[in-house]
Amino acid sequence: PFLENVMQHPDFLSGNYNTSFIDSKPELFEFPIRKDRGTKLLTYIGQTIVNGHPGLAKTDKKPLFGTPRIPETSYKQEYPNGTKQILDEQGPDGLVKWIQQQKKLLVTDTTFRDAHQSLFATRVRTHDLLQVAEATAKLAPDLFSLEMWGGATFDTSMRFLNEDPWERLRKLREKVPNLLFQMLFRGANAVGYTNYPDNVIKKFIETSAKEGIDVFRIFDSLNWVDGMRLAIESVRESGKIAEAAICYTGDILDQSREKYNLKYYVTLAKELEKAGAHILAIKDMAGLLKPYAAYELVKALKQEISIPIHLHTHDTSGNAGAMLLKAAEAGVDIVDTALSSMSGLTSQPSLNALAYALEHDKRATGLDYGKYQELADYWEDIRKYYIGFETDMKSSNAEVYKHEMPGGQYTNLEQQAKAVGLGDRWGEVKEMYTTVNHMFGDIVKVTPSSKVVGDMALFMVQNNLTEKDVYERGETIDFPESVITFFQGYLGQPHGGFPEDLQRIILKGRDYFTTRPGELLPSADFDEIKAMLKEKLERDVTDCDIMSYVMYPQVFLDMQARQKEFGDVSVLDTPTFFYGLRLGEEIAIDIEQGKTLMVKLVSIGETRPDGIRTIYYELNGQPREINIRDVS
Ligand code: 3PY
Ligand code: ZN
Repeated sequence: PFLENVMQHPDFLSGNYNTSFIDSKPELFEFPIRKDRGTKLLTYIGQTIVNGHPGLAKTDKKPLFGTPRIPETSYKQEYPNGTKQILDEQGPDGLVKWIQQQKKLLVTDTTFRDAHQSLFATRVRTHDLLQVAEATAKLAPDLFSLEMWGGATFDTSMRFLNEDPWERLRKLREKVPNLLFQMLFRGANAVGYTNYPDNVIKKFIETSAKEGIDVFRIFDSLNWVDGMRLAIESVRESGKIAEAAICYTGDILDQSREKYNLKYYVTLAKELEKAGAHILAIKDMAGLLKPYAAYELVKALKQEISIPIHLHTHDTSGNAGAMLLKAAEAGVDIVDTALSSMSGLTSQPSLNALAYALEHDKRATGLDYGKYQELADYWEDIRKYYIGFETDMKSSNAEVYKHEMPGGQYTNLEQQAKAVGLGDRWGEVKEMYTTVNHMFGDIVKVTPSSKVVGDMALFMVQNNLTEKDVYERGETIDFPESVITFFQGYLGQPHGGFPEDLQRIILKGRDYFTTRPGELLPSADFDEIKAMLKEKLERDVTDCDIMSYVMYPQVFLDMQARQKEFGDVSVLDTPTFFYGLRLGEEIAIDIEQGKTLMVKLVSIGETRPDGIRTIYYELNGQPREINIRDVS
């Protein structure tokens, strides 16, 4: 007979046992939880079959995908040492010294974060990352770092993927013990869209460092150094690498645009070095840095500062590969690239192509082409799952030099435009984006300042407003909340200040300030939050939970509720997660080590008058029925 737990065991029932009973039969001490994991997963799959996945067009039939080519690595082979060991053994200063001793161009792989943020709205699931994590660590131990967290991944993993971002970090850290983990940190905006109190910034960095982040790329969305100091200091205190970024906008070679010239960037870089940065990042978030401008910029910075330089760009225009070569020639230390199958367009330029381009050059990367090809092959297969989130963009587009939209925003804003019914006016939205930037006084556009420009552009197109309308009728217009708080100073101060006319029109008498918002915000009371969450969630609450809640209160609570209903859906393969099952299809779900559920979809009932449909499955060979409300 199949024994569920100790309560049904004959020896236990007859009193014929001593304590060795526990040791010899540990499996009998597992008690079923209230609603079993199988039922929860069947509910999730049923829900997806009946109602589709949010954000994806509902299909009648799950598309067919091939088996992804997971690179073979010897799982017995030890992990080769990498940059993580240098940091752990020699500390941040030792790592910086090591970078400076390298003649070769060092390379960061962004496939795990910015590449998919920029190509398909940050939808890559932990499942697909984990499947290739060990292979990445073993095939690519010579990377400088793996950018795999921060930016939009924190928000989207909870909001759209029902995943805890901290779990992603922890699980990847286990599989990748040899590479530096890098995250994108939005300065005083952490991984959110607004300013947070100082104690939140500090605790977020402390917690991320403890959970496995090594390199923090810190930027301020207006290049406001005052907004970055606290984060730089906190990273230094945590013993990790503070990489402070200058966000690049405009064109230093264009003599007619004086606001963001070479002198502006050099001054900024010096300030960041003085503020304690271990590495300087040039963050070219929209891909505006042209090849010859890159040469001038890197050359000047190499003369003026003594910390290493790490260059980040996007290939929207198609010029990014050439740009990296010119930057390498000028002496840049590290560059960001993505595996070829996840590169190009709004993503980073190709790692594989760059390695070939520099072959036999004095800056040759030394990367093993074959191994990186295997990793790229895996992502070529995986990318197919996410096709529903890709833009229509099929080729590079030099128009980016005009609208200056960051790579990570392009796909997102397009989705937003579609969501509010402006899909066929996308061209107008892009043009309005340029207009709004001009109205705002030509600002740096990167999350969250770019979101404010995007919100205003959408708002104006949606309401058929011209620039002139805003100035003439602005007093009677209710502007989006993000635009109002921006003009109040909640994102910090733009270079050259706010345009006063527009500020007056938008604020309509509201207060504004020029000090650091973090100073004005009351500290978060972590004990109080912990107690509140404990009661709400009826479980122990960690520092990670507290941080997720503080960043995205409602998104975090919604995710918790869904996890309660559906269980841990990260165990599902991605096609099943997005599309459910085909009739007759059977899948194996590894819910934990050594524990597998076999799930087969047998049939789908018609919608009843009360809106319910019954889904008929086999779970481990036994018939199971789940009722789902059809809201599609
Ligand atoms: C982010 O903040 O998410 C970005 O990628 C900015 O470029
Ligand atoms: Zn980027």
